[in-house]
Amino acid sequence: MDYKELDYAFPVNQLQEMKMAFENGDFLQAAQNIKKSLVGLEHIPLNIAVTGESGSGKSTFINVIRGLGDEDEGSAKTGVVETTVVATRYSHPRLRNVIYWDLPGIGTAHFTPNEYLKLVKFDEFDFFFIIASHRFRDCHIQLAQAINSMGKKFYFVRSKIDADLNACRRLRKSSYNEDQILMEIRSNCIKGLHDGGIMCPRVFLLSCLELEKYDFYLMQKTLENELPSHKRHVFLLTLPNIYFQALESKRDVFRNQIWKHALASAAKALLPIPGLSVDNDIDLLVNTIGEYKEAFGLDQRSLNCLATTFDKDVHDLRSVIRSQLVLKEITYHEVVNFMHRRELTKAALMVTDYAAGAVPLVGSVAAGGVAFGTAYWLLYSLLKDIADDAKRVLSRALENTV
Ligand SMILES: Nc1nc2c(ncn2[C@@H]2O[C@H](COP(=O)(O)OP(=O)(O)OP(=O)(O)O)[C@@H](O)[C@H]2O)c(=O)[nH]1
Ligand SMILES: [Mg+2]
Repeated sequence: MDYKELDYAFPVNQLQEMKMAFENGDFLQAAQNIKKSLVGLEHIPLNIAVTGESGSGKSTFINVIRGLGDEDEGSAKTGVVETTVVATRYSHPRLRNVIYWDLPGIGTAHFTPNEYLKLVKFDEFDFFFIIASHRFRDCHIQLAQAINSMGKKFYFVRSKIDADLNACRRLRKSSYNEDQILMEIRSNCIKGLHDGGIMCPRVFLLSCLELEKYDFYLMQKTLENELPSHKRHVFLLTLPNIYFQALESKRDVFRNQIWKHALASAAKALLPIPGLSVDNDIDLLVNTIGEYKEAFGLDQRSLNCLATTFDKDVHDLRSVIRSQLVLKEITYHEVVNFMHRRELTKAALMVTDYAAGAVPLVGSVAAGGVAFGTAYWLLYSLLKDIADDAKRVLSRALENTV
């Protein structure tokens, strides 16, 4: 490790945030305040409404975007006949406060568009996905206008793109041109929304059967840019790990939080407990590492799901994982062993030194400073290992897929 890496490990904006945390000039107070304020991202509420015509694929979308298959526990019921007739909430499997609302299909015998708009409480949602699986229709514009008039954002998802392309492939054998077809579908949706008075509509072409193709990444990026920052972070962490870029965005979200976890964990060093060989609050570190592992899809449930999605053997995916802490269950003892094995001391001192350069108070209490540096370096290096493992697993999952 050198100072160049430290520049990367410790982003400037985070050093500034840390400076503010130390405003009252007391290490223990700062650490305890941060610990109290460390509401995990899992507590930030995000209510996402998914609406559209009956049968357009709303429930399927809610499943795949949460990284679930149709048959997984907690998945929304899907089907070839009308299945969703009341608004149903589906929590994200890890971040329970992120809720996808599966709204009943519009334009069915059960609901006219007007009744429908009264029925679902539009203002309770952070934003909307309107799902459409066919040509642009009047009901889409009615929905879009209603959402717009309430000052809410919507993202228009043109679903089942795989089915459109398959049909064209069969019917237009010699003139088949995928880019052309995608462009036509996109233009049709954008024009429909424009004609209905929606400026700059956000339109994404998706297939829930092949989420990694078409516009899923574009959709992620758009939401990343448009959501308020705290909601953006939690949204990013809910996404399935089917893109390398998604993994990097997640790593950045966590990296920006490391100093808070490290500071909170260092508080114990100032309240020494006799007989404890490591001064940090290990439980806090254990939880944080567990959170990383799940967010990067390296827990058993996520690995099984990835294997099913890409039709791969889960043992084969697991075989490319290198980090021992990922392969084993994360326990108190494993983390303590890891801290000893990695000879964290030198790195920890460098981190303490570096942080103290910007926020002198970090270095003013020796025990707290070193505990901070140790936790920081532990989380930073583990996050790096876990993100690299996740990339290796994804590469393996994507091998031989077109
Ligand atoms: N080919 C293809 N089929 C899809 C896709 N998304 C959904 N389907 C299928 O479309 C059918 C309807 O999907 P659902 O998710 O149940 O649709 P819904 O909008 O929730 O339907 P209601 O609850 O009845 O309003 C199911 O058979 C799905 O498997 C997709 O991207 N591609
Ligand atoms: Mg449904």
